[in-house]
Amino acid sequence: MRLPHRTVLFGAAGAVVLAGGIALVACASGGSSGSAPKLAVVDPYIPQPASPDVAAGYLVVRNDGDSADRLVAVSSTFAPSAEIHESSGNSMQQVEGLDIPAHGQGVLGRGNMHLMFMDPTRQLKKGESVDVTLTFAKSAPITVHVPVLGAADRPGDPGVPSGPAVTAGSPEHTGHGG
Ligand SMILES: [Cu+2]
Repeated sequence: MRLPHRTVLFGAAGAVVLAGGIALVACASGGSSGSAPKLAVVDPYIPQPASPDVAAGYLVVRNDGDSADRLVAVSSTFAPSAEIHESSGNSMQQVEGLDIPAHGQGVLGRGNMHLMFMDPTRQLKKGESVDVTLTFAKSAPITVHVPVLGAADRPGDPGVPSGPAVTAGSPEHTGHGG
């Protein structure tokens, strides 16, 4: 009787490492160059949705920097996908991004461009807040706590809280002023 016999062959040649010849140019790491966008998200809010199928979101992205940026993607903790939409008349369509000019701002507001959260996993209620992450062409992503307001409310309305501006890279927990 013969036992099965397995033979393992090891390749004799090791990997050949080529050293040199390839130069990777790293990004300059000299810190802020003065030409970078400086973004802050102002007054984000979501009106309590009337429909379980979608939720709209509004905010302003302010840019105090010397170069433009662009909002290119949105995600949230309560919906599997989100889009940037532009309203025109009674319809709306998806757009690829929102320009944020240098020393200017990009506005997502009622009747205008807005965020649209598709197929929320639950229906949001006035008084809660949800995390929304904004992704930009140049700047690091910014996550904001977005309050859900009454269906017709806007930040700054009487009795409606106006959230603090959230700046890229700054801690979000600034305390509540009472
Ligand atoms: Cu929409």
